[in-house]
Amino acid sequence: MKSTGTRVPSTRYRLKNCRICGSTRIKPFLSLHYMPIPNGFVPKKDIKKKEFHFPLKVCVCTDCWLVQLTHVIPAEIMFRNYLYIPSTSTTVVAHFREMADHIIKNFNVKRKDLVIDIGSNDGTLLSNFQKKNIPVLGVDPAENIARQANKNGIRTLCTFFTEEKAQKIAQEYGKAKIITATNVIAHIQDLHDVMKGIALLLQDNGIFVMEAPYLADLVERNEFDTIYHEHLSYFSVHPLEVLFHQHGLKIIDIQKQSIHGGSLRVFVAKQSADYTVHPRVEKFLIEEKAKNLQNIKTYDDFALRVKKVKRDLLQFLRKIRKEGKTIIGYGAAAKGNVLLNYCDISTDLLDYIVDSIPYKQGKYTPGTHIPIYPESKIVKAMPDYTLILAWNFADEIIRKNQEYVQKGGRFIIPVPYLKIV
Ligand code: JHZ
Repeated sequence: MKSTGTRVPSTRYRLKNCRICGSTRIKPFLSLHYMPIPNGFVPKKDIKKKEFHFPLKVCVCTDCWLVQLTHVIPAEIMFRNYLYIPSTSTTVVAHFREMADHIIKNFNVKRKDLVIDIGSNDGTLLSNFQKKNIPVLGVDPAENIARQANKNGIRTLCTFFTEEKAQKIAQEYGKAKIITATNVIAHIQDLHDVMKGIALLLQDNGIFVMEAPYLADLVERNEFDTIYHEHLSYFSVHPLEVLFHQHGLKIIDIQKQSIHGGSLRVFVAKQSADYTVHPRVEKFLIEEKAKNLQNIKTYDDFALRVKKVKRDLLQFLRKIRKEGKTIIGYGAAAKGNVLLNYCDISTDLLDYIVDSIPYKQGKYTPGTHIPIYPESKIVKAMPDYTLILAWNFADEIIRKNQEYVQKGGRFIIPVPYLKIV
């Protein structure tokens, strides 16, 4: 049964200025309506309680071209108890291993150097440095996850990363040769405070490496469901340059990564540091102009395509449901909850969802209240169709469910366009 929800007034939490350049010229282009926070999984005992539904709308600053949410939900509501754990995916584990190896090799990281990870989650990335005897420090505000990381032997401070915290860390642990931040900078409201913290905590020849989903991919591949309350910013290179420049930092290299539907890995140093800027950086900026990322029409067209993705998916699900087919979901991803709420899909269309994360199993999806079971249920129950909600891991999911496929089960992939496998 879907939750009725209590709507938070749209005047609350409203963005007034662009988070990077401070401009008031921010133009909304897509509304995904109201919905609960996408990692707000509901335990059975709370199923009858009303959930808060927050506005979910996205806009673009026509001065620095940062795409961002029009409403900013306080971080305390979203991140103190968090259910996203990267180490459950073999794709993510391999990605972080490669990332750590690349950093160690290219920036000559030694056993005396300190590596700090902002938003370190369960310590999956840092464990790759620690295995090579490089000292590490994680910083993460989620109490449940920071506790787990410490238990696993990854030294982790349970706190939000701020300039003030950075000062304390520098005093207590010393400055860092490497600071990493994967899928977390987009979650932060006060980017200037965090950048000040990074600038003061980095050694003079230190490197800050951040990863975030890439706006160009999001737009081109209709990845609208990665737009949600946690993700306050949707980065392209141009606004990032504007941001780093204000804090005495410079982008020295960029790599495209395929993870999470297409991400940017950005290497940043102090402007005074002796690193040359790779020509790739300029290439990215030129390409972004060519892709019209600095043109409002691009975003209006994207909004139209999002509506089509919704129409096509609902039409197909309703058709096969009418034919008496059983349908389930795979991967109770945060993005899946955006898709389900935006398309208004509940147990009328999906019987249940399977997911590998034990914390999520036994709970219900926020807003749409679909029950979540362990992955093993799929081959036991053999549903006719399985909608892959964690489409960023479609290859990994299909690979590990060959028995289901061989017995006739079919997968549905919702973006960029509806695809049946
Ligand atoms: P996954 C997260 O979004 C949250 P989400 C965060 N806000 C962010 O920035 C982005 O990532 C990038 C399950 N699964 O990782 C596990 C299986 O069941 O795409 C997860 O619940 N079997 C930090 O939540 C979900 O799918 C599998 O084999 O959208 C994937 O969620 C695999 C591979 C995954 O993140």
